[in-house]
Amino acid sequence: MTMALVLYYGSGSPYAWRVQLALEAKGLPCERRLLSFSAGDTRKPEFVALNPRHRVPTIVDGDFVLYEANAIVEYLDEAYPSHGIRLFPGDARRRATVRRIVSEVDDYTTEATDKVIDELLYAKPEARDEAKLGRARAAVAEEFAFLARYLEQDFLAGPLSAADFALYPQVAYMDRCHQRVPSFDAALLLPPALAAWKRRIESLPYLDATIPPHWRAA
Ligand SMILES: N[C@@H](CCC(=O)N[C@@H](CS)C(=O)NCC(=O)O)C(=O)O
Repeated sequence: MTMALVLYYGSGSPYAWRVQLALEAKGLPCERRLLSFSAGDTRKPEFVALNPRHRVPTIVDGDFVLYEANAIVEYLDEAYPSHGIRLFPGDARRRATVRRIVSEVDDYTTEATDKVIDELLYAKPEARDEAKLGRARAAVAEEFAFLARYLEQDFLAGPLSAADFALYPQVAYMDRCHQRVPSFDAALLLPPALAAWKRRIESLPYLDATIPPHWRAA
């Protein structure tokens, strides 16, 4: 039954990455279809027919199509409660805390990391504004320090949850910036507690399988 799941994803999409992590943590068999942004795959009629907003991630589960990463992660947890871990574990308050942290990552962390990514990965090197980059970098450091305060236990909301899977791609993106622009020292952005959390996430047996394919080659 679960083999009917199909995931459309794009290499390096932090939103798709959340869903990949969720699928792995739940041990759900899934057919993965990699779309190429540069080839315009998300705008092709057959994909727009599934997701009129032409974005990844999008899943198909039998005759049900769903897009928007957070909705997908919640759906997988509710539709397949006995598979793998609960992505929203615990009681109503714990689950609310998971959702709160996911919202924080969407609204605050992503705003900060996007500015660094824009300067380092998308602006032409000759057009790079070092002062702007410095401010963006400081905002990410401040945000990571803020989130590190949540780490009283191993993971952001206590046990491993959807909150960790929302944040990890943003943290990994800073490493990608370092890979592309070695002078950008991503490791220095992480307070010790968040660095230890990152190592815990990276030691999950399935993490490696979710790393964006084009990041390996570069
Ligand atoms: N709010 C969406 C964001 C998804 C998103 O922005 N996806 C981008 C890649 S990171 C995309 O598919 N862009 C292709 C396009 O817009 O055609 C979600 O949470 O799923």
